[in-house]
Amino acid sequence: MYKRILTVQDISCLGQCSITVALPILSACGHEAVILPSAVLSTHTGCFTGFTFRDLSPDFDGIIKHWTDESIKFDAVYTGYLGNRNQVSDVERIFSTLTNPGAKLICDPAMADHGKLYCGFDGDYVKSISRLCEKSHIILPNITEACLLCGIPYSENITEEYVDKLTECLHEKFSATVVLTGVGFEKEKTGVLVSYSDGRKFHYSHKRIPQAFHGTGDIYSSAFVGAYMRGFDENGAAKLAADYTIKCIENTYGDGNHKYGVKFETAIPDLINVLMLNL
Ligand code: PXL
Repeated sequence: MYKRILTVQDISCLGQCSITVALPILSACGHEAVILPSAVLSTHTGCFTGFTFRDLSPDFDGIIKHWTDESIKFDAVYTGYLGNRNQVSDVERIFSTLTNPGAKLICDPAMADHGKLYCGFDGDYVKSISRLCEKSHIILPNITEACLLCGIPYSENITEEYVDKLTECLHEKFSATVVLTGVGFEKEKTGVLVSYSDGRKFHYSHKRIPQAFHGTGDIYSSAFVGAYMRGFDENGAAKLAADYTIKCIENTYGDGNHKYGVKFETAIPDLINVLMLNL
């Protein structure tokens, strides 16, 4: 039950996203969380200007060599925002050499939202992340990322036909189970669709809070990975992560002083309660 999970994503020193949310959430789920920081930024790139950025790739070889010398093995490798496209090869190397039998590769292709790539990423980055998705067991794109991975134009009009087209394309390209976020077919609703390569689907619809916050995708993916690695199946982990993310947004919505992320810390007791009740 106690798993060692490596997460590869950036340290946004301030911003409540990437490693600063993945670490506490994975720990709250009862796992050993190991980090490989892809880059260090003063803040995330979402609603700040003037942020610093240091790519940590030059440290990767030494870190990987040390872990290899120490015979360290991971039960899962969970990736998010990478410092550059070449880090995909490092993740592939880590997954093929430093994992236990049955380990999972889980990729959040954290590179875009609301129809646009995050600042600093380009088409070549999308191609590399697509290669990582080919190797992954589970991928967690939002609608924008699914469109980029498929080469399908982004639309805000989310219909069942549009989502079917996206998931069909993702399954043609990747063998992974797809956990697609931001899927709602009714006004005031959003949700998550778990789509399996054998055609099974599970849609969890929930209320939509009418404000977009940064970092909620990272919170969602971290809670999904935490629950999944605790033995929840994909549908159960997708629902638990959605409920937790909504609670984090609810605990923040209306606080005009807190705009760059969500107060995910305040809902950690709820996350632990749900985990305890279901295990
Ligand atoms: O939440 C995704 C994310 C992670 N890391 C950095 C980001 C973003 C989104 O903007 O800028 C640095």
